[in-house]
Amino acid sequence: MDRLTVHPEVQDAMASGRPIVLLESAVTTCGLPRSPWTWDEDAIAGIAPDWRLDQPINLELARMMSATVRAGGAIPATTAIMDGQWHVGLDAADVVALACDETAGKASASTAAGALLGGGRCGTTVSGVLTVAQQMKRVLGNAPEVMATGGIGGVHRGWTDRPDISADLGVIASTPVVVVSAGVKSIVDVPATGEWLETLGVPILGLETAVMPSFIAGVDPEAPAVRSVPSAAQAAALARLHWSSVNPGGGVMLTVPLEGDLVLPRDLVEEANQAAEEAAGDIDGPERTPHLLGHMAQATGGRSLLANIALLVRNAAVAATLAGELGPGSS
Ligand code: PSU
Ligand code: MN
Repeated sequence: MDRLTVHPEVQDAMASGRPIVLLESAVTTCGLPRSPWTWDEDAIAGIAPDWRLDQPINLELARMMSATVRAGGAIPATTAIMDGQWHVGLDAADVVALACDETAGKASASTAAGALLGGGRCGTTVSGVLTVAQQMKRVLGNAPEVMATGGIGGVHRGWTDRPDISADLGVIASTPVVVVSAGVKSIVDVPATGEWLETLGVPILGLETAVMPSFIAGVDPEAPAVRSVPSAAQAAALARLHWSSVNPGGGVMLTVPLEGDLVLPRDLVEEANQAAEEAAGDIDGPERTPHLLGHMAQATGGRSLLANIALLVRNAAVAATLAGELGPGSS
């Protein structure tokens, strides 16, 4: 059984060759608070004018990403696991149900089969989304070629003792999709992640930057060099070349730096993160990430959340432009 449900709107877009952007949903189920925005109202309105202050942050963000993809001329295809099926493209009611389901976890390539068997709702990480793209290719013969996220998972600090390396990296290397991100999620080892991606043969492009961005924080002085591209059109040309002449089955990263006042100083992120880790103590499992994020938001007066939301929306916009530039898939 293929366990694949593709939304009719996404099916139509695929049939007619319209641009599509795959969106992850682990950020909705596990990456952002399920409570409304309580910080500076002008600040959130500055990056998302339509933001509804009475709605949970994770739900508003999911809606904003989809709306941003549409505004950029592409069809959003949010992926998730629900009722034992991979879903590609969600109705508004599904998005609400997913965002408000406190039991919803996140599925990666390693945990997706368990989530499919479990029967509940589950968000998909980057590796989860790319796994659906692979399944679409097998079942339908075609799949979207662009996805957007905030930051990918990476190589965690302390990797010499225990190689804690996100499933995202290996699956990016083996799936022909351009992953649009602001680099690697806080707080991982950015240089080590760059090395690992190089080992895996993944080209890393930077939109108007030659250094890998560091998610919500200012550039890491040890961050790896990336290939700077001046536009999404150039990124599309490079991805096409990678697929036609280098590796038809491999992924490409397009990193997009967060800009302006929204970027947090590195030492502030570092301090807030350490304090959050200490405060989290023994809290383990699905409780830990929300706890860390909540603590970080408190310690930064909401700035960590604001930066995270801003980069998620920006990446969705860039991904939509990129999907338009790439044009219909080659298969
Ligand atoms: N970007 C965000 N917040 C998130 C994520 C990305 O701004 O929560 C998710 C993505 O789905 C990514 C995952 O694949 O975090 C990586 O999680 P981990 O470090 O557990 O591998
Ligand atoms: Mn891990």
